[in-house]
Amino acid sequence: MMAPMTEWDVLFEAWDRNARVNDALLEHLTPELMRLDDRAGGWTVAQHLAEMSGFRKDWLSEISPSHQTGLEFMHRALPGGGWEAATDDPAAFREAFRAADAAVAAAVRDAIAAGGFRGPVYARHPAFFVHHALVHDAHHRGQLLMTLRLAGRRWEEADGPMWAPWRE
Ligand code: NI
Repeated sequence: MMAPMTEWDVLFEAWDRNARVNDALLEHLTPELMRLDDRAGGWTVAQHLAEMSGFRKDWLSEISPSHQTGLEFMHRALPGGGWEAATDDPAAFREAFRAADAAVAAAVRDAIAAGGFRGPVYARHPAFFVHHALVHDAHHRGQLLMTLRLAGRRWEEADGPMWAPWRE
């Protein structure tokens, strides 16, 4: 039976489902898998996850700075240029995503109540920040799963329930 939901309930539940997908993925990654790259000069699995996490803090810094306070970047600059993931510990990433996802939801809820974010980004509606983050996460999840495959590691649907949350 369909429960009554507002459009905001639907939006934030979709965001929560995405968090469950990321969490399920991280639950099945190991430090060894996190360090794999595509052997073609591309990012490691951990770098893709650091980029996904950093996306939240970066955009919050721009559109709703008070909500990025306390969030940690999961990457760091290298002395000779370039950057690396700050850790290969999946549990640390799970914690970072929990905090950042909550901050995004709070920022969007506040912006909806306040009539928008500051500045020109997502000026049409604060909900588009959630849509952007959903698409961006999926873009990088696809790449990091391909990275595992290119490094000779199989990844089956059963290794992480990546789709089940979307079918509820
Ligand atoms: Ni990106």
